[in-house]
Amino acid sequence: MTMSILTPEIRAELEKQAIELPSWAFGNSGTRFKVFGTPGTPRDPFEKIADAAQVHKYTALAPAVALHIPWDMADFDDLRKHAEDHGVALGTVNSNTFQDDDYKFGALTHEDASVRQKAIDHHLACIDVMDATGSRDLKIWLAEGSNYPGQADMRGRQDRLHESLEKIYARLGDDQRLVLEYKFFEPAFYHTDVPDWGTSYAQVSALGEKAMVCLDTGHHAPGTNIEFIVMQLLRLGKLGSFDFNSRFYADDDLMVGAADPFQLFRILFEVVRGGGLNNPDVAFMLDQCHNVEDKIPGQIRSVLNVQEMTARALLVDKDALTAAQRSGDVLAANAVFMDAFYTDVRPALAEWRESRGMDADPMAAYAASGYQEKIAADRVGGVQAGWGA
Ligand code: AOS
Ligand code: ZN
Ligand code: ZN
Repeated sequence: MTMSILTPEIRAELEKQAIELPSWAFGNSGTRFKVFGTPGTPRDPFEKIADAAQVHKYTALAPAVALHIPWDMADFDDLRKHAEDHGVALGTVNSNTFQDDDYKFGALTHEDASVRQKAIDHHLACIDVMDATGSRDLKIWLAEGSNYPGQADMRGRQDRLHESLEKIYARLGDDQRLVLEYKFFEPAFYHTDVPDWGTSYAQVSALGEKAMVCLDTGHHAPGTNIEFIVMQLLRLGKLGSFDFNSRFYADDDLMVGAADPFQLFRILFEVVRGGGLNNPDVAFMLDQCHNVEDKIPGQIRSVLNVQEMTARALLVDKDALTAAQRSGDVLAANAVFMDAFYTDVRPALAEWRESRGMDADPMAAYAASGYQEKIAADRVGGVQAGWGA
């Protein structure tokens, strides 16, 4: 029986899995060279939510949608109801301090107190949105840094960042959190104010328990052992969320698991090992853009990639692995690890889906549903949502 490789314990974990989708993944996006429009692109946040709900409909994996302010400004009572009507919830609120001329030389770190206050006020407005949407997390990614040695006082900027974050943190409700995302370069190329997990950890630790680190899998230098960082942040109790995607070169924002499935496996193994799977403290999110492929199936493929690698990570024979590790049997330990990675779980997952009354193949079911053709016919003049909106 194919499905039997998924033990009841593994199925129970997989059934609980929830991956938040980014609203901007449904809008048009591209590179600085060209944005290719896609027929049927959402024209407003309501249509983005409707599209995200399709992903959940066929996978049962994506019950929440992350918003971006100001790209998703709306009547949030209406948007919340709309999401509920579509069977999904509104999730993490993402701030934006990277599309305003005032922020040319920084936002939360700026030398000028009035610019810092403007950026702080934007985050307070984001928390107002969270109050209306019922969202728990405020995700902060900062496009701040400098391009040339000597351009900026890096130390002063850390101090100002702390002061600004403190003011934002003070406004959080009891059940709300702040997650601070790090990224080693871009748009600044010499120094970035939150370049790595250590800086994010230092900043959020100085704030308090409701501040955590966000790990975007695309935000590391080539060769970085990301699963080590996952392990360490879980060990420290400070891994607040993931932005999943994959990359070949820089911050490519490609589909998670596409560029390096083995890396995704290694990360999810540490998530399982560290108690981060289906742990409410660790939000799983996608942060992707679909520049040339259709967006809804791109998101379906992505959440399935996460599910498949989670299943493989859960298949690792932990007793055998521990025994091999303890006895110093390097090759046996590696073999246990690789056995799980090389196990094709797709037939078992398809069978399990059918046993739950779902379509065995979510990609095929969506393609056959006619939804893509319908939105292409119905929606004319899609907004460029996402980068550059
Ligand atoms: C930018 O590189 C980051 O990955 C952000 O997490 C994100 O893509 C942006 O904040 C969109 O909301
Ligand atoms: Zn991100
Ligand atoms: Zn990014």
